[in-house]
Amino acid sequence: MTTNKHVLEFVEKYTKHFQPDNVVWIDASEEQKEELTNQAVATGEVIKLDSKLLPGCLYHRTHPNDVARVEHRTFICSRDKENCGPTNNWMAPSEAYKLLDEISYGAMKGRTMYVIPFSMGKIGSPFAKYGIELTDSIYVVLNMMIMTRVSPKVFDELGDSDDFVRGIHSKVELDEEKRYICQFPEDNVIYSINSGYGGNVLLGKKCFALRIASYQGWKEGWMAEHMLILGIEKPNGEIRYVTGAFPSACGKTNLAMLIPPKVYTEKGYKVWTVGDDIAWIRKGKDSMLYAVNPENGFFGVAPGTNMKSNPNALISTQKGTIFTNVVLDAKTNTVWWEGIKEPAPTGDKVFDWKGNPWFEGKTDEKGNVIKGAHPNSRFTSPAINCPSISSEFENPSGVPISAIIFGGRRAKAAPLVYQSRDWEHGVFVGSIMASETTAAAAGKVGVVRHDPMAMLPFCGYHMGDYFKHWLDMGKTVENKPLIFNVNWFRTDDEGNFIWPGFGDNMRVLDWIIRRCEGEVDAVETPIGFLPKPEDINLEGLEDFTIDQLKTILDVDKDTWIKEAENITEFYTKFGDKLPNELVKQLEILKENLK
Ligand code: GTP
Ligand code: SPV
Ligand code: MN
Repeated sequence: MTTNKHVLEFVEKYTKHFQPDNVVWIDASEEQKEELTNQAVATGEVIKLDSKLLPGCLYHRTHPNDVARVEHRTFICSRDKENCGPTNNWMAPSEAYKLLDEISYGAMKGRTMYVIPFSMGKIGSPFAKYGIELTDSIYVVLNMMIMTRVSPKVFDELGDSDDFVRGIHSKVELDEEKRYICQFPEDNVIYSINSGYGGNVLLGKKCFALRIASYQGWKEGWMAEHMLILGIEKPNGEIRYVTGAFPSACGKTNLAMLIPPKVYTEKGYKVWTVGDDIAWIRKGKDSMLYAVNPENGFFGVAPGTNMKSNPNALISTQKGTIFTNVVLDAKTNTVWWEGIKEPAPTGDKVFDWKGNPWFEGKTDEKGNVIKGAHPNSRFTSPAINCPSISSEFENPSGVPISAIIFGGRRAKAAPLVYQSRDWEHGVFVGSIMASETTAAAAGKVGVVRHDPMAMLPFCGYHMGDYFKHWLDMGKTVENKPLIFNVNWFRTDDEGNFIWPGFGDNMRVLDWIIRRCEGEVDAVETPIGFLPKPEDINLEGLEDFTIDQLKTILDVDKDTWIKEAENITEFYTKFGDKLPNELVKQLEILKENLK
């Protein structure tokens, strides 16, 4: 398939190492896809779903010990420990290679090794970066075919070049004690073993497009961010693009595919989806920052997705989709999950994500309700399935960014929306993001932690240098995006979400766009500019009053004084790598709160 000697050497080296029975080069042809699918069906690795109701769709379960990213087993193996920084786990490259090689030696005996040539970004476009993933999992191959651009054309573009990311994956024994996700930024290498779960093994996604790419961007003068990208079309046909960084399972897919409420659609507003998870950002024409989505599909959270909360996502899953860890109705060969707002399937052929017989309301010995779908169960859908996919999705130059939104899951503290005073303050706002942990990563859920720019688990170098890089990128363009912070997750005393969220988040986007266009005033507060309550359009919202809105636009001084103390403590981690601009911004915040 290629004569590139670097590629051939790489494949040969790991063929010797893993000792597979066969090596199969992936060309992503329909015939090959069909053959691999049939093989995986034969071994039970995937189940074909109903060809009329869910054409081309497959069902898969991962090992119960392997259902989310594993941050405590994820390492940045930079040559110098200092470059890994205080927020990542570090292992010396020589030590890491030795360990990984030992654990995975001969792991593919009796298996096939697949060689996947893939591109992040449109093949041949200036943003594109290429990779080759080796894997012993057909599930990974089929997912990569949806999530990235898998094609032998990658080899044509590569020519004789050594400039590709080497992704090495083996399930080995799925032993969680020997699970490692290692990035070697200086070597362009990712080595992932003992997992079969999405973010750990679809190496184009978090490992490459964020951890390795953030490092590349730092060196090359661009940015790789954990961001959705959307376009808001106004009644006059003009489209404004916005990116949004929210931590895992905090609403990127939902916002990216938003359908505006009737009061907006009637006037002619539309929202277009460019990306739902990752944005690569560069300086472009008109001295603006431009973003592309390097992915080709969506790896979205299933629970909670329904025809009301996110119809575009649900429609995207109706063909050519792989469902992982949801409920299977083996009688109808269809799937179900909590919050889909359809009655749960019944009968003796209904199985939960672990493969056990299941019915809604089933409890364990302690009386706890057993969920049918894992909270981090996911769908892998082609981007082209999405009814709201933007015409600019494949634009090789990307889309110009008018605004950047940061956001987290905060029961208290952060108001519904506020705007930073300028770029420097905006970088500060991103750097102080904190959010409750979710099921997207192994570990406790609901614990507030600092997650700067939603990149805590994904930054491939020292976070202090990363902050500096953000500050520098702002200086490269005159027409900088305005920076905002949102929080859809404020709760009342009973723990219910106050803001209706989902489609109604359009009302906040509307204010953001009007701020970009200088059409609306704001109120200055210690933390930044807040909307005047009457400037958030509540028309057509039932059961939500302006008084409720006021409660979530509130900036409580005592809460923020505590917040400032926490930020001070968090910042000490970065030592002298913390840019002075951010130290200054923290002082201003404290001063404002006096
Ligand atoms: P990753 O794919 O892990 O990066 O997640 P994501 O940021 O794309 O999050 P996603 O849009 O999948 O949403 C995650 C969860 O948040 C789902 O359970 C949603 O139902 C819920 N959610 C999303 N938007 C809103 C909102 O506006 N309000 C409320 N209350 N919940 C929301
Ligand atoms: C996330 O956790 O932010 C995801 C899912 O988007 S994963 O691909 O597993 O990282
Ligand atoms: Mn994500």
